[in-house]
Amino acid sequence: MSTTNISKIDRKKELEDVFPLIMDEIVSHLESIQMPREGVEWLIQSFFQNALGGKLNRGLTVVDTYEILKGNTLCELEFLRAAILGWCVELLQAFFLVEDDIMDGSKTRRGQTCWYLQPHVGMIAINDGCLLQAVIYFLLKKHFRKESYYVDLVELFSDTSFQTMLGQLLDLVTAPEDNVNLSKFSLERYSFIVIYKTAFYSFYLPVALAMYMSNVSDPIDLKQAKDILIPLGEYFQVQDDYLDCFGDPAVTGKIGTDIQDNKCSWVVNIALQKASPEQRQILDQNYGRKDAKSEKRVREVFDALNIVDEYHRYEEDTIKKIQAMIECIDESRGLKKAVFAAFVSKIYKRSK
Ligand code: DMA
Ligand code: MG
Ligand code: MG
Ligand code: MG
Repeated sequence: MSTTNISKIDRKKELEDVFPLIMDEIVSHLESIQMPREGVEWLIQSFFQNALGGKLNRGLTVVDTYEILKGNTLCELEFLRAAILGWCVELLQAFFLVEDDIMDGSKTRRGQTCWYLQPHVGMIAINDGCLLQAVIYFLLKKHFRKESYYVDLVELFSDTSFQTMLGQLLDLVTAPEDNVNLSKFSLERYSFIVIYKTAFYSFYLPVALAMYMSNVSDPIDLKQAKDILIPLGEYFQVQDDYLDCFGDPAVTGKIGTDIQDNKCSWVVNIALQKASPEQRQILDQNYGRKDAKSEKRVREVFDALNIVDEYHRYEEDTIKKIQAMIECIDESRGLKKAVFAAFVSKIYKRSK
């Protein structure tokens, strides 16, 4: 194992070690308001299942970006503060995933049964998701209230949540369960959906948080970061769509649902571009149907159209374009190429 890998693992472990501290703060608060023990135990269980077990890419990006922008190794306190913001992003992600799995009718997440499908949970999961989000603002207030950039952080979380929910809205209304109409799909529609549902919260948010913290947050710098992070986020969701269809659930930790859910995914959009009239008819008749046989017929068309090769080509082209954009960054303003290079290295050719 290379040295970089060891330090990456350490960083993840260090970030994970902050989680119990955050839980202690939440529990102390609940005790201070005399929340009955049953409620406290429920919240602890929900938070441990829903906020842990992921790759922590978003949380780690806050810490990594903060360190790169500061230009030196973080002291313990600096690390802790960046880690708390990192966990805020992870909590936002946990919130979206709990709700997303209900709406997508998914079965597994991070290798476990989805929270809403656990027999004792059911639709209480809707409120559990909201609680994951509520704690973000509790933590921001507790730790950042006195900072000059406090309002920026709060605004960033609330704006980003709004954007994500708009993306989820369009994702869902483009994929009605009872009315499959593939003519509604297009790469333009796709682009809007994924920029809103994924790119803002997964890519712009963690970097922008670290930028505010390190005071490299002039609107010009934020825009420069956004101009790279949004295409990078789009690429990440293309990977997610590819893995939904062609990934290994044992590795991704989730069983794909996009074909049966009638999703406007990258995979089906590319298939629609390449399909012959006969193949198009098979897709029209089988996509978005809730049965394994129809899904199999759709997959046969995807295979015949070599979508996997198409994906590898897309991946190479896109990464080249993004790298060219990174090269153009003017570092004299405070933003650093390494911020983006670090992010690219976390996701390039990912299988989970
Ligand atoms: C991801 O959409 C977007 C959000 C806001 C969770 P998705 O349904 O493709 O995600 P996943 O594949 O993880 O269910
Ligand atoms: Mg989903
Ligand atoms: Mg979804
Ligand atoms: Mg997906």
